[in-house]
Amino acid sequence: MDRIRTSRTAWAASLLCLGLTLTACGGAQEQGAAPAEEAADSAVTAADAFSVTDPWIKAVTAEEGMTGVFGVLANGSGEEITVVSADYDAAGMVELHEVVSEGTDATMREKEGGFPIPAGGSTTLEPGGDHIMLMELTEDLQPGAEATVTVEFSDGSTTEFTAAVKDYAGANEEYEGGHGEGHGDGEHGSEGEDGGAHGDEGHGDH
Ligand SMILES: [Cu+2]
Repeated sequence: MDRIRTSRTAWAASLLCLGLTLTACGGAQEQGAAPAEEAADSAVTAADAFSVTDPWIKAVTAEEGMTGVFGVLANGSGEEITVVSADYDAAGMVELHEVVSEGTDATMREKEGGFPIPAGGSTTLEPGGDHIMLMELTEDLQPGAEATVTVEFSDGSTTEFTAAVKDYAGANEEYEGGHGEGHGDGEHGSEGEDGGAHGDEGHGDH
């Protein structure tokens, strides 16, 4: 009895596996924000397997016209996925670029075949390397703002992510969003001396 039950369970398990993709059977963990229940029923799309870490855009004005989107693109599936195009609402044109060095000159151009992301791995978009190029901008991208970028994969699936706009010349961790706050700190030391007088002066105005 025990033996029969065991083999029957194994048989049922293998049947179950047939209905799933190889990736799912291999136990690979999905890193993206895919709805987990759906993944078992239909084939996992590239968009489901995709995730991005620390996406950011170099701040520029609409007058400057073009800028790059950077970040670490990851693939949580067991098969290579490829970003073939991207889109941004306030850009007339968006391309996938690579930077090519010829002698001392570094020029950028459209990357043929897009950005492949290896199975279970990642590819990095960074200044001086691969990047999503936003061109013909119709709006400023100011430091502290956020922008939603859409990417499309070779299987036709799409997903979007929100990138933080940063002043690149100001280097990595520069957040200018809170400018103007906290400037009064230097005067704290004198508060104790005339604090009592201040309280009475201001009341009538409110
Ligand atoms: Cu470019």
